[in-house]
Amino acid sequence: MINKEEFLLKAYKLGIIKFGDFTLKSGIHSPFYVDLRPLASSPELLRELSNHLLYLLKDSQYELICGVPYAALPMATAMSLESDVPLIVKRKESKGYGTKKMLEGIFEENQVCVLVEDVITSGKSLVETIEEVEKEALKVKDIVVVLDRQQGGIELLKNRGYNVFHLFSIGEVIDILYKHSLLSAEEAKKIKEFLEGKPMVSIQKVTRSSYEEKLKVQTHPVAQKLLQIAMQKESNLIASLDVTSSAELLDLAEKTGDQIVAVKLHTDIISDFSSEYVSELKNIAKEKNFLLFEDRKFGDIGNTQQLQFEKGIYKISEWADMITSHVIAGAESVKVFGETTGVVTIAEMSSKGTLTDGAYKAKAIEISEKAGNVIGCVAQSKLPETLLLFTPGVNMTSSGDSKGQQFNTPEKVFKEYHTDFIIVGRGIYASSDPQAEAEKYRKAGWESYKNNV
Ligand code: 5BU
Repeated sequence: MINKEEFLLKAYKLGIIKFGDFTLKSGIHSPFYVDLRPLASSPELLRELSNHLLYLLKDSQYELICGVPYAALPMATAMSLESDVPLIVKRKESKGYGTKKMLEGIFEENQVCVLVEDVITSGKSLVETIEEVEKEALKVKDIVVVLDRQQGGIELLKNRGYNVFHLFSIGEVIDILYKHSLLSAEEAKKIKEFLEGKPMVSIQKVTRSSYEEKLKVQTHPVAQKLLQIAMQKESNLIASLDVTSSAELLDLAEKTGDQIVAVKLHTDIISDFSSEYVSELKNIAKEKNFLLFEDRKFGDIGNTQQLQFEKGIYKISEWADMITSHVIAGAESVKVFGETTGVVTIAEMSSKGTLTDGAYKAKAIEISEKAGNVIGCVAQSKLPETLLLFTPGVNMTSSGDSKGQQFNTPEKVFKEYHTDFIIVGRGIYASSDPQAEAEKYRKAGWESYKNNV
């Protein structure tokens, strides 16, 4: 392997970096322009590069390699050939037909994938790629970059918990080229000044509003109550008590009641439902100060939803403080729940292969923001501040189940999604000590919230 400096000098001859006055995509003028694509025209240099990148990853453990399209694809391919680690290919856009897969290749859930990027500026393309790769239940820990333009991208990713290795920074490139008289002192100075005048990307920690601040914005009484309970109990935990007998449920509600802001229910799985059970549950909720959240996920035309909400044996409208509803039937269908029950719409699901993609989520948010009775959404990514974010699929010891569920940690959902409330099911009710476990999740959720506010 030739050394880094020698590699750069050879690569420079291919025209990978040009000096002058360039207008970047962002409209900003830059005194240099970098394009690493010509490297693929030299098999020798591409191989050298791939070995340098692999060397940066010498202490990392990974089972797959993926390049950020398009410039890093040949680099990732060369790394795969040199290391015998399988490659996966990320599409820039879905095919629009057939499987609509965004990742091509053979891989399994939970495999660790290293990402390869040619030039990092803001880190935006990498963030997008990471999202796609993680959506397929792969894990990303390490990222390797050929050139850092020193505009905040690396810090952004490090802030999100990824390890980022880079072969060169632009400052280093300038020094090497100057040392070899490929750049005049004046040019080098101009570029250094340009770099110091940046970073163009703000690397400040992105903060979220506190529950106190949200309380000022949220006008729905149920949203206000929920936020008040959260502050009083220092908890953002909703226990999803998905058990099938009323005795078991009441027992769990009693045991976890002090730790939570709400119990989430699937009343239709209770085999011995009765009105006595409902009144007992209401009593516990009152005594322990938590809300009743029926996860009915209505998904029909307004008229039917109204019947399902008010009639039948469950009479949900009589006791539920909050309910979940899909918005698949359009804005009108959500109105039937009235003004007093807090509606939480499903904008994005946690399960693998869910159909709630970005376009669906955007439409669900639009409907939710306009509806007076919607207090927030269930989602797996950020929401506008006007809506409270409820995130299920939270578990500290498992990454998923065999039926498509995908789990995240409380830390991740507060840091990355700015969630407001975590919903934990099996993590609590399936443990041998649900009370102690609820306290663990309460603490983890509260600390993660505090760290990001
Ligand atoms: P778990 O045991 O923590 O996986 O339970 C999660 C609960 O949240 C369960 O009751 C689901 O029905 C519910 N849920 C979910 O997991 N994912 C979603 O996208 C939605 C609801 Br919407």
